[in-house]
Amino acid sequence: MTKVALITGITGQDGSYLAEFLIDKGYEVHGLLRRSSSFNTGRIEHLYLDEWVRDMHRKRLVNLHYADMTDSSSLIRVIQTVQPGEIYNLAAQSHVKVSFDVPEYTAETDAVGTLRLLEAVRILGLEKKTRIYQASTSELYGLVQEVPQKETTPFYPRSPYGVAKLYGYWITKNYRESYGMFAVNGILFNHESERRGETFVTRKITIAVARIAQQMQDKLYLGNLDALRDWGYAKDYVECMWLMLQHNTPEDFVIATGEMHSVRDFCALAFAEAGIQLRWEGKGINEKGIDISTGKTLVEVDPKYFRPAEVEQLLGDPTKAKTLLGWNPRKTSFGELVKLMVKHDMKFVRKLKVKDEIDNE
Ligand code: NDP
Ligand code: GDR
Repeated sequence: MTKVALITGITGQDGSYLAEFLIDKGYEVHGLLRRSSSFNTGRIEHLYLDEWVRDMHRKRLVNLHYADMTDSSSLIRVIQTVQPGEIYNLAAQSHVKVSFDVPEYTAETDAVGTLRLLEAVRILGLEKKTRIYQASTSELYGLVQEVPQKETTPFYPRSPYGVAKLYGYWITKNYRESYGMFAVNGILFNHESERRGETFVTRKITIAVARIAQQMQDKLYLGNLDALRDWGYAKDYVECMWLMLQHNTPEDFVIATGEMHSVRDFCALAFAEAGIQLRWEGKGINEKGIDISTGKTLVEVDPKYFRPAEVEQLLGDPTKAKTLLGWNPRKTSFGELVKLMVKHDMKFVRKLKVKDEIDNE
């Protein structure tokens, strides 16, 4: 029988890779689409065609349903229609800094939204049929209590996003313990890709590097250059979400590479990929990244990108996932990740430039 999966957040970075992964595994894939005044299906356009085109091509593509994590009735309706064997709850207001500006909406979507989804499954009597993956995060660790962080490390979130996700983590665990649901948390550390949102630091850097290398921009402004993150490749991480739901018992897992790098290191490596060597000068808000060959300042610090409370360092220990799920944490190395993002964005910005030129003709 064909397996049926529902992905909330299918239009996001992870949702798009997970949809591809599940289609390859032969799943019938459904996703939530939220109403937007402009197209928000860019990352899954290659998987989503209007029904008449789909019938013509007889291709297995994703099926999209309008719904929103803030609207219980829409969640119940979609789950009732789709009757999924697996739900991947990836939908979230996922930007940490933005969560300080929209804390209530972040809580509605990321915390109460998770509750709404779990309740929808229970209301429909699917708690023994449907397995649920909850997108938990290394932001739960926040002000780090132990290095590296593993499944047993105490949490100390540092943002409205982290606090909302803490609720999502515990309510998932609570529904597992209270109702015997197969509901699990993947505590994923940062993972990036060519499809990463453009305001997260890695993609912001790789787009700026590509623009600076092609004389379309003079400088890149960043916030905390000292922040340390355990960065993996999103395409490698979605496999783990699936593995967790195939495991014989419902358990929570840390997914990370076990390697940590600073924002400064990521930045220097990205520029190096474009043939620009940087040297760093100054300290704190006066720090600058200077092109060694021209002496031009290419990177500066702008305090507007600082957060009211910062997570200074995150480093995960993926031993449990390696041992129980047989997952390889470093399929794509840090160097390869930076390289593939810069390579992609070199072409991406060139295409945008051509489009701008045509629009301005
Ligand atoms: P993105 O921000 O790229 O995608 C978020 C998705 O959620 C989008 O599809 C977005 O829709 C959707 N969404 C947002 N709000 C709502 C809402 N109210 N109702 C329905 N859908 C909504 O995130 P990622 O793909 O990077 O992350 C996926 C999940 O994993 C998130 O929950 C994130 O918090 C979590 N996570 C991510 C990590 C990472 O490093 N990427 C690490 C750990 C956890 P739209 O396209 O319309 O905006
Ligand atoms: P993060 O990712 O907050 O870890 O959350 P982000 O890329 O936004 O920040 C990483 C670190 O870089 C520092 N930083 C900057 N960040 C941004 N966005 N822009 C800047 O200009 C900048 N300069 C420095 C930040 O202060 C921070 O320390 C991501 C999201 O995907 C979450 O949804 C997910 O849960 C966590 O990763 C794990």
